[in-house]
Parts: sequence; C-alpha cells; structure tokens
Amino acid sequence: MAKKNTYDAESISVLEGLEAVRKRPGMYIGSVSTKGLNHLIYEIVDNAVDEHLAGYCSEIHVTLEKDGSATIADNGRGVPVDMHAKGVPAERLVYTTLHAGGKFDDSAYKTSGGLHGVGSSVVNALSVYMDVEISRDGYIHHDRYEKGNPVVELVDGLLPKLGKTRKTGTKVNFLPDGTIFEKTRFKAEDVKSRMHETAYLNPELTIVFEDLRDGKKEKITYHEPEGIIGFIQDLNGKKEKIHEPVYFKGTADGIEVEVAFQYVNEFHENILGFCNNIYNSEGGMHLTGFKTTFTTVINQYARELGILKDKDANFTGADIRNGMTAIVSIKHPDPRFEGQTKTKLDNPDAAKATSKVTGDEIVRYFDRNLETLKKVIGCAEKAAKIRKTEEKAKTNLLTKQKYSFDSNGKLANCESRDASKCEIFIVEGDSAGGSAKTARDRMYQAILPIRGKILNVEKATIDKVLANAEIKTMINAFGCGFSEGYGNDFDISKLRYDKIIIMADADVDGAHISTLLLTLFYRFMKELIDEGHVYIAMPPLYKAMPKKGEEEYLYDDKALECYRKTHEGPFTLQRYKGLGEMDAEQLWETTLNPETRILKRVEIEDARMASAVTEMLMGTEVPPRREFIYENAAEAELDV
Ligand code: TSJ
Repeated sequence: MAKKNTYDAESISVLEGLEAVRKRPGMYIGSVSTKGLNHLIYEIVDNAVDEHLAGYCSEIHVTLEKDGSATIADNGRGVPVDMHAKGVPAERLVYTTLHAGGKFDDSAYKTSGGLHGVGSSVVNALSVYMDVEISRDGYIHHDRYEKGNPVVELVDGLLPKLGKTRKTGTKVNFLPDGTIFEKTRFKAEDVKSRMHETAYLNPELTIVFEDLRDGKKEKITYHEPEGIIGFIQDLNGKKEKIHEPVYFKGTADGIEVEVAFQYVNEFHENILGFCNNIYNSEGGMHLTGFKTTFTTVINQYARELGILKDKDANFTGADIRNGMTAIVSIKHPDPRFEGQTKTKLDNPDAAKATSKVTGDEIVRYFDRNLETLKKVIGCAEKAAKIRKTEEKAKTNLLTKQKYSFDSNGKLANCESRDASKCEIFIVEGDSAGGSAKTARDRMYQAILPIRGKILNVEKATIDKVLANAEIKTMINAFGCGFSEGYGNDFDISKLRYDKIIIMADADVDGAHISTLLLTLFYRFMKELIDEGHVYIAMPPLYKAMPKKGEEEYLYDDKALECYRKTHEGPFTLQRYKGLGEMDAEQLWETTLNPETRILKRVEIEDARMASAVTEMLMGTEVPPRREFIYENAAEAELDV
C-alpha cells in the first residue's frame, strides 16, 4: 500500500489498516466462519501466552460470557499505559496498529504469535466493541473501542482510571461483529481443545476456561505440568503402547527444539509440529528436520545391530515412523509460514536446528536405552514387510482399476465437466440413491449410492481398502487418486467436484456411515477436508403440515420447538425416519436444491481434534461417533 506523504500520514495509515481488516477479514484471520471466529480468542490468548513466556504471567482466564462476548484476562505485567512518543498511551498503539506487538517487546524474541502474525488490533477491528482493563502501577486503567475506534476520552493524554489495585494484569472483553462473521457463537469444544493444547505446550501455565452461556456454569482448569509428554499420552489414549514416551530438548542456532514421541501398535504415523506454540497443520521444516534425522539414525543403528544386512536396502522414512506419535515443538525468533492455509513452517534454519538437536539427543537416548531402540526398529521391520507386500498389491490393483471405471454402473455422473460447479452426493442405500438420481440437477449433481457399511479403513490394510468396490468407485469418481503412508499419488487439482456431499440418515447407522466416509477421506484424501470440499447433507427431521398456511420442513428439534411456539392453530407433524421415506420431489426440495438445502462443511480445526477424530472414528463404541457427527451437525449452516 502506498503511504500518504503528509504530516499525519501515520494516523491515516493506522485507520486504513483497520479498515483493510474489516474489508478483507479473511486475509487476517483465515475465514469468517466459526473457525475464524474462534481465532479471535486464540489471538488474544496468544498475547497473554507471550507474557507468560516472557516470565511474568502464570494464569490466563478465558470466559465465554452470557451475552456472547469473550473475556480473556491474565496476571501479567499489564500492557504499558504510559504516554508514547506519538502522544497517545502505548496501549492505544497496541490495539490500533497492525502488528504493533513487537514494538513494545524488549525481549527481541517474540515467541508466540497468531495464525498469520495477526495482532490484537485485528480482533479489535472485527469487534462491535472491545473493552480493556489494565491493572498496573497501582491502578486499573480503562479503555474501550468500537469497531476498532477508541471511544474513551483521554485525561491529559492518559487513560482514565477505574480505581486502585495492588494486582497487575490485562483483561480484554470483546464482542465479535455479526456483520463480519457468518456466525458469532464461539464453539466451546474447539476453544477448550485449543486451551488444553496451549496448556500442554506451556507446562507452567494454568488456563481457566469458563462457559457461562445458556445458563451454564462450566469451569475447567487446564494445567499440564508434564508438558508435551502429557500431550503424547493424551493423544495415544488407550492405544497399545510399545514403550514409555521419550522426551528431549535442546537449542541450536538460537532455536529451541523440544520433542516427545511414543510408538503404538497402529499402522500409521501421527506427527504434530508446533512453532512458537502454534500448531502447524501443514507441517513444515521442523518436521522435515526431525524426520530426516530420525530416519538416518535408526538406519545406522539397524546396520550396527546387524538387523539390516549389507545387501538390504534402508528402511524408508515411512517404515520407521510406522506407529509413531510425536510432537515437535520449536521456538523460532522469526517464523515464516507458507502453504494453502499459511500453516506450514518455511524457515530452513528450523530444519537445521531440529535436525541437530534430534541427532544429538536420540543417539544419547538410544545408546542408553537399547530395549526401546530394538522395539522401534521392530516397528520399522514390520512396516517394511507390509510395504513390500502392499506395493505389489497396489500396482496390480491400480492397473485393474483403470479398466473398472467405465464398468462401474452405480455412479450417475453429472453432465458438466466444470469441476467448480459440480457436486457429488454419496448416498446411503439404494432406494434413497434411486430417488436422488431422479430428483437431482443432472447438469451439476452426480449421485453415488453406496450400500451398507463400507470398510473401516483404520483397521484395514491398503490392499483391502483398494479392493473395496465402493471405495474404488469413489477414488475413481473424485479423480485425484489417494495418498497413504508409502506414497503420495493424491492430486487435488484433478478433483472433479467442488463439493463432496455425504448424505446419510439422521440415525445411528447413518452416523456410522458418515464417520467411516470421513475416516476414509481423512486418511487417504486429507486435502479434501483441509480445503473444505467435504460436506454433510442435513435432511429434515420433520415436516409440519398446518391446517392453514404453508408446509414447513424442520431440520432439528430446536426448529420444531420454535415452530410449536410460533405457530398458531393445529398442524400435523410427519417425522422422517430416513431418506428412503422421501419421494424424489421432497428429496430435491429438502436436501439437493442448493437454494433450500442445509449443508454442514466438515472442518478439522487443530491437532488434538484431528487426532481425536481418527481416534473417535476408529474405536468400536457408537456413542462418541454420534457425538462427532451431531456436534458438527448442530452447527449446520445454510448454504446459499
Ligand atoms: F491481545 C491483547 F493485546 F489484547 C492482550 C494482551 C490481551 C491479554 C489478555 C493480555 C495481553 C498482555 C500483554 N498481557 N501481558 C502483556 N504484556 C505486555 O504487553 C507488556 C508488558 C510490559 C512490558 C514491559 O516491557 O514492561 C512489555 C510488554 C509487551
């Protein structure tokens, strides 16, 4: 942006800055969906975490207030309120200047930082109001903003005082702007999960979460003195562990590296990267450094121990990480991010530092813990064996697959080849599939009926997965292949549909099918989810037919309750038990027609959740699976 060359250019650019945030919020917080909304809280919390990392704050309170606002309070030093060179309190600059944080940070080491280095000023700009109380120097100082603009009059250039206090700390209360966000209800589960994650990454910090909405008084304290070791144990849950968690930490080139890992008896890896306490869902250089060195070291050991003979090829990286759960957390003074969602750590020195610390520390550890080393190598041997068998199976199946595409009669494809407009509905059951084929918009909507329960892909090996007819049809139909531990043949640019819509009954079986499909996508086509192509259709639960007036479809019990309250006169209520009960016209109106249907986009927010999803989807119990589906379903949004 060109800077205006006038005497007050500085103040103009400040306003322009916040205006820009309101104009293009997505640029600053990723999206204006619930995910972006929750990020407002994380952004503020990250500031308080910075204060903790600076050594001054031990507690952070996060409260979802009755009125829909959020309050974040810490017991740090309090944001400086003294007059700044520009004639306003320092605090004003923090909240009105984009990226002001660093200016007041004398530690030169800004260890925390939001999604895109977003500041509290962004939260301010996107809030109806933001109320700030700073306890410091014996007083509670007060400031308030509306849509980013200060509304409190200064007293001799300083903030007014609300009273005296012996404490110190910063308290911020804000209400997100409903004209900017699609929805303004924070999602408690996501916030809790993120706070728990933050507690694991900061073992000396206590985070108190409270949800006071809907007459609730939920209060949870997160304190995890075991740090990332505790995180690993939590991630691994009830899985069968191969050894005790291994932990190490070290510093190289001014970059602090902390790692914990533990192998479980499973067929995949789960390695999470964090930089300055922020989860990097797309991974990055720190993971590269860790993986490369881990592979090299284990291969060296395997040769020294005679497990790999001269003639044997090395284990692949994926062999070695088979069954591994790991957290790689680094602190970098100047992190750069790239990737689709700007969550991939891009600093080459992060790879170097992680590599160095990992090399030094795992050798030190394994030299002293041969039993663990042998178990780890055992996992790699097992994986290598399976890989070799599967490589054969895969080549066989893929060549066969090419021919099976046309002969697969079940897919009723759409006519358009414009992927940006096409949708594919995966429909449970042949009867619903039949109605859907009649009802659909043939130009843009494809229907793929699937029968019964598809394979549980978490439990099956890759050749079984690929041998499953329905899964094969899906892979073929989507057109982008699939990826798994041993190779990445997935190419999202070839995706033939903008929306992949799961259409299942609103009952336990339906939830089970949705869950299995999500697991399949998550494991073999994760980018479909990451890039927001996967949706769940929300067929109505009821149809209300009043004696007088228009019929109305009701999509959940809340809607029914509301209908009962607002509707006068008698009406009959039809309850839909399944998609099969609807005729083609009803199906079109309620579930297929983009003008009237309700879709839920499937989003996976953070590390714990991504892991919990596979966990949940994998287990054998039914209740948590339902929870996953319905919890998301409750957030259904109109797709217009
Ligand atoms: F996001 C935010 F800015 F709104 C915010 C900041 C919200 C919350 C809940 C806390 C904070 C915050 C900032 N807590 N603690 C601080 N610390 C400082 O800003 C601070 C204090 C003293 C000094 C110093 O050098 O004396 C330096 C800084 C950065």
